[in-house]
Amino acid sequence: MLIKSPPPKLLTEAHATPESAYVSRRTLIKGVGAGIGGLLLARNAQALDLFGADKPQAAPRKPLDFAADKPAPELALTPEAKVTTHNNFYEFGTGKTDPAEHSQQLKTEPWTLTVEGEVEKPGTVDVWKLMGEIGLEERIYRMRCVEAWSMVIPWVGFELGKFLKRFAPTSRAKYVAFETLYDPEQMPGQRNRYVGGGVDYPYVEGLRMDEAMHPLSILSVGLYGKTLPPQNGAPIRLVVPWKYGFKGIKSIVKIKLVEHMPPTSWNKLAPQEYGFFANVNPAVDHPRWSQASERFIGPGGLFSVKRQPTLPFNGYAEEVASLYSGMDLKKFY
Ligand SMILES: Nc1nc2c(c(=O)[nH]1)N[C@H]1C(S)=C(S)[C@@H](COP(=O)(O)O)O[C@H]1N2
Ligand SMILES: [Mo]
Repeated sequence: MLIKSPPPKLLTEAHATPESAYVSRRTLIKGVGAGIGGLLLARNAQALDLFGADKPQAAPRKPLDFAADKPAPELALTPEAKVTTHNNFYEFGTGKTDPAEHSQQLKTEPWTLTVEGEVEKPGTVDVWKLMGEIGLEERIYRMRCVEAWSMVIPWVGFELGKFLKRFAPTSRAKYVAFETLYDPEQMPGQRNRYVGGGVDYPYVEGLRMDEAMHPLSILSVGLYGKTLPPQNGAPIRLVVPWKYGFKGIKSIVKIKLVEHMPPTSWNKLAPQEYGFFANVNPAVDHPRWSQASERFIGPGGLFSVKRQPTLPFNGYAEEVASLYSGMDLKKFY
């Protein structure tokens, strides 16, 4: 099933303390809320060679077969070069350009994904085989990060809910817990807290069962028609377009269905700033930033970003607001 891209009213995401405490020089030059401390940290990490061998040539990406989505004609895509160079992936450093610079050696093949917990048929799948048989679709989604930037990205993937059903969730499955690869040899941020921004690795995330089963929630294996580059979470990552970017956990190796709300990495790091739900909400500010507007990174590039209002649920309210009816979204942020 293809989901029509929602209308093109775009918005923004505002950022978190720990995330903005370690910004790249590029971000600083851009003037997106950075501190001198962040600049010094980012530079020192480079100078001290905390990243190890640095071989920035791009890892090869393979073309994918998929059913193409139709973009709304007014919806400008973020250029591929921006999608793949302006990233958050703290396992490879906390600067926006660190993931592209330091992740190219990540070994993404072979890759297995284990599904366990409250399921009748637990199992481990070969992700590359899965890509060939599950039936991939393109989904053009608007994305929003807490740092107040937004993008529109043509993802390639499949519905998370459709995938989870293969493992026969039990009636006790109330939440879904996700885990990123833990491999300090390959991920400099896991070897060194200075590089990794203080995250307690492995990076973990979670969704409520109904959120996970919603047809907008996908596991992505590609963007712009090809397999994911490492910096965007190769070979498989979560994409939930009505939530802030940090919910989109990358390079997933484990999914566990559980009865109780699982811990999440950003919530553990700064609970007053990042909640479990993380629904894009212009009315709930990050403690130190307004979330009312966003900067769309479009074809004009980083220096001509367009400021636009943030939309409730990132523009997907019609599809997902009912999941939260009766909940106080100021309390459950
Ligand atoms: N494993 C892992 N997943 C992660 C992160 C991370 O640091 N580690 N950062 C998150 C954050 S804060 C954002 S905004 C998105 C960014 O995804 P993108 O670089 O593909 O735009 O990835 C999320 N997934
Ligand atoms: Mo983020």
